[in-house]
Amino acid sequence: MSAVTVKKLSDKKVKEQMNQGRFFVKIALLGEGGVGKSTLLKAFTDQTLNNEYEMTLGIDFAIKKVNVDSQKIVLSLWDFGGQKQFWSIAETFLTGTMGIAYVYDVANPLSLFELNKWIEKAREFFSLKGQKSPYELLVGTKIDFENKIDEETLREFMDQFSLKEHILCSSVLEHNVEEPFMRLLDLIVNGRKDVC
Ligand SMILES: Nc1nc2c(ncn2[C@@H]2O[C@H](COP(=O)(O)OP(=O)(O)O)[C@@H](O)[C@H]2O)c(=O)[nH]1
Ligand SMILES: [Mg+2]
Repeated sequence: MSAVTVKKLSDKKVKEQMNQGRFFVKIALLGEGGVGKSTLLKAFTDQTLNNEYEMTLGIDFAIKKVNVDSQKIVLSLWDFGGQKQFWSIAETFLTGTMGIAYVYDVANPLSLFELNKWIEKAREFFSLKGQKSPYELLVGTKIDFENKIDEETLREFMDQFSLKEHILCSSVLEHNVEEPFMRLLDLIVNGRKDVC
């Protein structure tokens, strides 16, 4: 298992977070079926995912323990099935989510445009429940394939949904498979400092 570290975490901040009981961190991956969410989870956690969940509930679930300044954080990672009929189940599992990766496949532009439903639904869920909005990240997978989404289209999409960050990765090449989770974890623990 690879080590994940998050820099710039003061002892004071660690204590604050621990007092708030926030060291069990829940992160969700949302996006259409087939974009590579479960594969990314697997690449990040080095775990064999439990396919039973995938078949029965449309959910892949993984746990990874990471150390932040020698404090242990348990990350629970959730891949909600991409199929629309699973949304009612997925909603239940969004409770307590602190970070969301909206995932699309760079070789499939439709998978980017279809993300609007996931973004809108998730935001609606947190606003209706009066829960703190999770940190959000846009993740493009499968960059071992040709990227069919041009810069302008991507920029427009991100502007439309006020998404501030984007990470490209490939589970096959094992490129940037930790970054989406590390970045979300960093935001969850340290807050957003670098964006005006
Ligand atoms: N070429 C390539 N294929 C990938 C990559 N990630 C996932 N896949 C393939 O895409 C398909 C769907 O992946 P899966 O993780 O099940 O998607 P999910 O439905 O979003 O969870 C599988 O056949 C994977 O092997 C990647 O980075 N590159
Ligand atoms: Mg999956």
